[in-house]
Amino acid sequence: MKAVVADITTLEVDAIVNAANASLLGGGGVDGAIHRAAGRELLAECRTLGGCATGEAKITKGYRLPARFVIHTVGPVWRGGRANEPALLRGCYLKSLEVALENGVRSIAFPSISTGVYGYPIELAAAVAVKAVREFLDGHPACGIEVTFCCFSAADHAIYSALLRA
Ligand code: AR6
Repeated sequence: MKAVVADITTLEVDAIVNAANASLLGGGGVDGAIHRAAGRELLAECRTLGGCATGEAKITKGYRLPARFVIHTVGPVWRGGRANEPALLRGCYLKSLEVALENGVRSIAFPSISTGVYGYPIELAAAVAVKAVREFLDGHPACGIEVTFCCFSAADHAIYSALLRA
């Protein structure tokens, strides 16, 4: 596991994860950036998927992205922490990794799901993210998946880096 500061659409990994919404038909933030970089064919494939529930994940091709796949997951909207947000966010990471494993992905990059438009506090969300990924990798020691946390600011990167050192 490592943390970098980057635009996730530029990363040369097998799969990037999209912090999407339940429609899977695009939006702002990282979702908008991924659809712009991948091109219209990504939206066309997403239209065939019938949406995605919060905490679940679905895979498409990456089209014009350097990444071969996009794994679309839907994070929870932050409602103060008592609406099952941590379990739903954990599900995003675990389901994305399961889909990655099923598709032979060896390297995957995650954005900081739910911490933009959806308002999940970054310190809390990053802790859920690192713990979920760590537990998945511990539970699948032979999977060989290299996980990158793709941060969009130096401040976010500092939070992830501290958790990865712990
Ligand atoms: N590369 C990496 N990270 C990015 C990029 C990028 N190009 N752009 C933004 N981020 P958000 P959410 C970071 O709002 O909170 C969309 O409209 C951003 O700084 O993209 O899960 C969807 O359609 C933040 O740290 O996703 C949904 O409706 C993180 O990505 C809704 O927003 C997530 O911010 C999902 O909200």
